[in-house]
Amino acid sequence: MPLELFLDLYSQPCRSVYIFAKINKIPFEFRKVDLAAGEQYGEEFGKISVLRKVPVMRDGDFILTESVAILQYMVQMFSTPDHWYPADVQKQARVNEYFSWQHTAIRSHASKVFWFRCMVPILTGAEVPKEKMDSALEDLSSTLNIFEKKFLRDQHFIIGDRISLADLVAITEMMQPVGAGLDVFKDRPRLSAWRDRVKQELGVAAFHEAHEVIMNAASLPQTIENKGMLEFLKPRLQKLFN
Ligand SMILES: N[C@@H](CCC(=O)N[C@@H](CS)C(=O)NCC(=O)O)C(=O)O
Repeated sequence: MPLELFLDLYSQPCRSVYIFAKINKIPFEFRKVDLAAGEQYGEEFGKISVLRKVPVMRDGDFILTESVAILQYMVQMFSTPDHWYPADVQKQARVNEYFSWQHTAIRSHASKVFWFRCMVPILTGAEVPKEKMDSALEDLSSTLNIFEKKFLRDQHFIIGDRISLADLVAITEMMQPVGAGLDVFKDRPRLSAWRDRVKQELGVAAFHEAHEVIMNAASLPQTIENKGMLEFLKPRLQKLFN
């Protein structure tokens, strides 16, 4: 039985896991968990994960949550090329350093901008107040500055000359606001050049296939409404404004 990956490609960490498995030719079965239909809250998915979030991996009886843990599991279980998560202690520590930083930095700020631009206006019937939007954009911009200055510097990839899991996780997070129509790479030549290198390394076709759904994110609110999930999701948005 191959790995089972429970995913929805609207989700950034799901795309990391999906792209990694695909390009490393790791056999897996794609188990779609439709977030827009609230399947993560259903009884079936509850048996898989009490966290009720994707991605989740199942390997026989072994169930694993958290994208970073899943990526590291695949690296070890399938002996993927060293550059993804180098055995070299210091290079591996650089990947870990990025993982630890990004959750409350790029991930947090890029997701917020995605929700503010794409979801909130349609789900609440009102634009996000200008000062809140400006503040979210400023946070994202500062975080991207830090990414360029501290993590990328003048290197080809985050840990040096070769692509690693850190680049994969970073690019999928940065593509979230792009899906909501904000080109975060605009006027950032160093970041754009890095994105192009990452795309080349992942394979342009694989990159686009994984991002097709998010690049059509404008239709997401309508999809949620069609699936009758609008009322269900509204209270959750409140959290974003606090
Ligand atoms: N730290 C987790 C984050 C997982 C996560 O937040 N997944 C989101 C999608 S990006 C989710 O499943 N959300 C469903 C919900 O909150 O209802 C990871 O990296 O895997």
